[in-house]
Amino acid sequence: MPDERGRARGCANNSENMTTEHLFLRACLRQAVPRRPVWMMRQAGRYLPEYRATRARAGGFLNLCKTPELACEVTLQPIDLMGVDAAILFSDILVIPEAMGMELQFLEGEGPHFPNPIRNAADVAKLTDPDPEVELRYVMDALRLIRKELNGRVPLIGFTGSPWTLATYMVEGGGSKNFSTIKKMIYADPVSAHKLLERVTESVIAYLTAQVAAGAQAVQIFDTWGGILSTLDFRAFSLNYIKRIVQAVPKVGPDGQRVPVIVFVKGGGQWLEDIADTGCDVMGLDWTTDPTEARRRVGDRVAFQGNMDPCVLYAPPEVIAQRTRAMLTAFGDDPGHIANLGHGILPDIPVEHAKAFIQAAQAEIGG
Ligand code: 1CP
Repeated sequence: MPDERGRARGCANNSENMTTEHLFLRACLRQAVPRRPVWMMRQAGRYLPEYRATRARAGGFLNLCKTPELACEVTLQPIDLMGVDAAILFSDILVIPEAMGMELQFLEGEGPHFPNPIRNAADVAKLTDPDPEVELRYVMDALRLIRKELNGRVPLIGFTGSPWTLATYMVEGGGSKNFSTIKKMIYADPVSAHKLLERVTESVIAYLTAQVAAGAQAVQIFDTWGGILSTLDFRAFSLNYIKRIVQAVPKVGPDGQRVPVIVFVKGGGQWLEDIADTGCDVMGLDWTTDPTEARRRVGDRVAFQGNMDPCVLYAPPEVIAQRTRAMLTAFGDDPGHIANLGHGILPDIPVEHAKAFIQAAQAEIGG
């Protein structure tokens, strides 16, 4: 049965003659799979009581990120507890600005905070260029340890924020409702804004290159805030830098396997062709983008990842299963779909509901 479905899904179109057994990596490269892989953005997190217990032991979120043994422990929790088909490094996008010299605080219940945000060219000039094996050594150690502990069970995804998304936090000083401070910078002082994005891009390229060397088998670029820009500004201030990263990241890992690059632009549905043009292997879609329409627009040059509204997980488990099956059907039967949510799982989702999503995605029968 699995073989039949594998054949039914057609064959690879960009495998570059390299094959892997992992469902997730195969789907990223649009190779035939016996069933679709599934994982959840933010799958290691507060909805899991086991995560909350480990974080309490660590004495805070940043300590958890900076202690490789504990970061490894929480990375593995959703593999063991939920049975997802990929692991994602436990860390945060904001460790990059911290490694570039900015003080970073995570205030309990309030999210990230930079007490001294970037506001002008002089602030940009003060940023440093981190060596990932020095300032971000704890991330590389975590990746090496996770690979060892996973022992080939599922592949390991590394990640970064996009330069634009990182810059929003660096300039706003934290989360934001209307992003007026970073928008003021791009319109009133575009030279400094581009200088900042250049510097972050260089750090991100070094960071992802080191992640691949340390064992990340795929990498995801989160552009959580690209969708707040106009088309013109998205291209100039976000897409352009994402493209440079996609082009620069090593395409093959130390084990000789292809390392797929996933680009997720939240709210990016109107720019699907532009995003596919970055040369990424996989595009993450949020729930506002129709899968059939997405495939019609970009053809078969990329795989898709997504895209159920994370709020569907508030519904009863039987509704979650129904909606998951409807999503799989909407993505169709050709290879190149990784089931996921359209954004991160929310902290107050019951564990049983998250399991209903994973199980429905893995129990798929028929196209
Ligand atoms: O209290 C806690 O335990 C902290 C909550 C938390 C967690 C679990 C934060 C703070 N970050 C994380 C982990 C995290 N962050 C992962 C882990 C891997 C996984 O399981 O998926 C990843 C991939 C991220 C990435 C991240 N951090 C993004 C991009 C993806 C997205 O969800 O949009 C963003 C924007 C952040 C910033 C951030 N870190 C934490 C919070 C609460 C936020 C959002 C702040 C805001 O509202 O703007």
